[in-house]
Amino acid sequence: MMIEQMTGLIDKVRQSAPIVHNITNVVVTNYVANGLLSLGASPVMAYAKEEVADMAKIAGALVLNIGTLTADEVEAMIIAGKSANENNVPVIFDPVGAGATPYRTTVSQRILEEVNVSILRGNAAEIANLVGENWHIRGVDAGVGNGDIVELAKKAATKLELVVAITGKQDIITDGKQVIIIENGHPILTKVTGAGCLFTSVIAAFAAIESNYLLAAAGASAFYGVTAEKAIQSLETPRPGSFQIQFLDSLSLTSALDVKEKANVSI
Ligand code: ATP
Ligand code: TZP
Ligand code: MG
Ligand code: MG
Repeated sequence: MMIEQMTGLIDKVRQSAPIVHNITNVVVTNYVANGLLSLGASPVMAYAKEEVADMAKIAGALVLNIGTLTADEVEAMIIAGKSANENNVPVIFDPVGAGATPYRTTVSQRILEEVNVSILRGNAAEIANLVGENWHIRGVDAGVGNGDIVELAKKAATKLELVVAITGKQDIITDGKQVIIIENGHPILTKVTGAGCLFTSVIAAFAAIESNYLLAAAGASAFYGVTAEKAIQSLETPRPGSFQIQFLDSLSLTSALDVKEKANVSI
């Protein structure tokens, strides 16, 4: 039942084309906007502290992504996050590079304290560094850790009282009690900058139409992973550049039925 609900969510996203307000990084902005458009959502990027409260309140979901953070942008994120909270708009947070520098860690902690975040999405190192676990991080890419990722995700979800999605070879999604593991996707996703950031914004599109955030994040993960597999199948020789473009196309082509047939979900 839960798997059927998850795999069907993409139809709801396409029917309602939710506005996703992104305060994201300069590396991935265009790719994230195109990815959201392709899958059927309506992206908007707005950063000025004078307008973010108004934009966040008309959105279906708000994404905060600290990939190329500046002090001004952090202030805007807090203002937007508070407005989203007041207007029951879910906030999805991607703590890009948390742990790589003290500033990123401190800012991430501040956002988590001042804003009620619904879903936290990152690689294992980012999430570990936010809950005080020692996990190696290489810039914005996950380093090698030797902890139990399921336990790490549960610990973070319980401590921070939100849904956590740790991505990598497997995506682990949990609210601290229930754990959903999705094993789809392809390693080439790690060779396309913004594949993680776009995934965070895709989760936001799903959270805009599904208020059970565990289900929304798991549905987004299955959809995203199956889409990557479809993109690989349509390329003769998959390379990061051609995959990056094919993946955008595949986001518009992957159906609920594709997800239902190909999702590899353990609950
Ligand atoms: P990193 O910077 O460590 O690459 P990220 O923020 O870019 O992290 P990823 O963990 O790469 O985010 O996740 C982006 C997408 O790629 C997710 O859908 C995830 O499932 C998928 N993915 C990542 N690594 C693999 C892998 N080895 N095999 C299959 N899918 C993967
Ligand atoms: N540097 C700062 S943000 C960024 C880089 C390379 C993009 C990271 O994107 P992702 O989705 O985490 O790979
Ligand atoms: Mg990446
Ligand atoms: Mg990332």
